[in-house]
Amino acid sequence: MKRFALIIATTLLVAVGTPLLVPVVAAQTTPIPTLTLTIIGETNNSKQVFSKPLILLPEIPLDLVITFHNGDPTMAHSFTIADVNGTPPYPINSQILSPGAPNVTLSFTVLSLTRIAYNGTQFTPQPSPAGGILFFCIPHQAAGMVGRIDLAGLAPPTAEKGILLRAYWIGLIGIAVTLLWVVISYYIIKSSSRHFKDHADHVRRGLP
Ligand SMILES: [Cu+2]
Repeated sequence: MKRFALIIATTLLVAVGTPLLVPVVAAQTTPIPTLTLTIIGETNNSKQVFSKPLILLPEIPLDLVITFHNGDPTMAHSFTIADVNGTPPYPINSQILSPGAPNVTLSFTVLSLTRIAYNGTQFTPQPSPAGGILFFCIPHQAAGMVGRIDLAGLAPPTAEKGILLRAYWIGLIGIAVTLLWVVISYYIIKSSSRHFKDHADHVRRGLP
């Protein structure tokens, strides 16, 4: 009986444990893609704005290469991302560019919407009230010169994938429950039988 229980326990462990190990190994191999874009600080209808106030990422993690250009004839602008405290020194900052100043290119990795890797360190960016990561212009943040970085297609996984995954777990649980019932049935049948109650039943009594 001990060996029988051992075999069942081992089978269950292998069946449940093996699929858990496989995706962990597979997920690490893909390289991080890069998104390159140019953002211009400008004045539109006497309002200071970013040319692209919403950066939608196709996926994360993602390497983001942003070239910031001040296209304003008179105003100074910056492209800035604060950490979660919202106070200087700002971890990602083009500095305030005067009109005609050279472009500044900032390259960082969005690990998640709450984690950015930049210059060999990581920080938690200040969130945007509208969702995602806030970026802003230092002189004109109060005037509404803000933008945000968010994830495109935040819709839940496709129905097909969800059903497949659910079926997978239902299958595994079904196998486990079946095995459990085999064990329970074994004891029920064994206890209801008048045979093999004690060792005397096994003693060979000789030929008739
Ligand atoms: Cu500005």
